[in-house]
Parts: sequence; C-alpha cells; structure tokens
Amino acid sequence: MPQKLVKSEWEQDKVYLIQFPRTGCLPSPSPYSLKLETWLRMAGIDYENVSNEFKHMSKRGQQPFIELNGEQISDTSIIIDILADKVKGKELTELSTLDKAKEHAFYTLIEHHLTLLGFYSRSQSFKWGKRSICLIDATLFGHLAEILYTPQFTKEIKEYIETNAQNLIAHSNRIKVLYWPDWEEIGQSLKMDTKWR
Ligand SMILES: N[C@@H](CCC(=O)N[C@@H](CS)C(=O)NCC(=O)O)C(=O)O
Repeated sequence: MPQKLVKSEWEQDKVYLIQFPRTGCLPSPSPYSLKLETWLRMAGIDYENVSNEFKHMSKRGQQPFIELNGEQISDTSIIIDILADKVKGKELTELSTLDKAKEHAFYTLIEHHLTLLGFYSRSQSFKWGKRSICLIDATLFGHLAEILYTPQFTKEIKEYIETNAQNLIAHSNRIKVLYWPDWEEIGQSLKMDTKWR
C-alpha cells in the first residue's frame, strides 16, 4: 500500500525533505539528516524542509526521507543516488567505474565504521570527481558534526579527533561555513525554512 504523503500538496519536481525538527546545537540530531541536507545544498538541489514532528517515519520506520512528485523515497543512500542521476551533468560530474568502486568502498566504511576510515580517506589525495567528493564530504560532515558541535557525554572521542585529526576539524568547519551560513539562525529560531543562499 502506498504511504500517505506528509506533504499532500506538492509542487512538481520539488524535493520535500522530511526530517526531525531542528535543535539548538545543530540543525539535526540525526547524522543521516545532516548528511542528506548538506548533500542537497552541495548538489544545488532545490528542496523544502518538512518537520516529521517526531511522528512521520518512512516505511522503513526511519527518517529522513523525501517526497518527490507524490512518491516517498527513503534511505539517504538511495535518495542521493536517485537525485544525483537527476542532476548529472549539471552540478555533479560522472565517475569512471573504478572511481565509483573506490567511492562506494570509502562511503560504506565511513557510514558504518565512521571516524577512523574517514580520517584515513580525507588524508589521502584521491582525484575524485565532484560527485564522490560531495557524497563523502556530506557523509563525513553529517557524522562528525554530531561529535564536534555538540556537548559529549564522554570526552575521549572529541579529544582523539582534536589530537589526531585537526585536518578533519578544519574540513568540517569549512563545510559548515560554506553550506550552513544559517547554522546559528537555525539554532536560535529552530526554523526549518531559513535562507542559506
Ligand atoms: N540507512 C538509513 C539510516 C537512517 C536512520 O538510522 N535514521 C534514524 C535516525 S538517525 C532513525 O530514523 N531511527 C529511528 C528508528 O530506527 O527507530 C539512511 O541512510 O537513511
């Protein structure tokens, strides 16, 4: 049975990003939402945020998900794959098969084993196309922001990053400045429709 749409009145080709409400520390408490919204901004895709009010979940029982042309699509990897194909040739360059394989390996490792692999991959100078840079950067940022910009219950992980991976801190800060100029405003107002460019 098709899912009931959260956004029942929608515009053709507009991406509706359904995710948790904003929080004071960072735009989303979910690394996957932060990853996806960062990626949408990097890819130059026009989207509108919709709060899930802590109750609307995808058919997988998770958030974030998108609604596009009356259809729900869940899982950030699938969403990004579909949307990347739509904007191919515009903002994101196509990859060779070998680069796709490398991208997939690193992406999966970051997504599932987070930081160490992230540290490693960012310290190498791969000549990847913009498409994989966006995906890996957004994924890494989504996960790292949850550690770097929030109070932690234990200090070990943040201390480890500060001691061993200043490059990653600089990298996250750069993404924050470039793609999240509305970060402070979001934290203060908790608005989902702030202007960022
Ligand atoms: N693989 C999914 C992961 C999404 C995910 O784990 N979302 C969490 C929030 S960070 C969630 O909705 N959890 C609710 C639950 O699993 O009950 C994706 O990439 O979208």
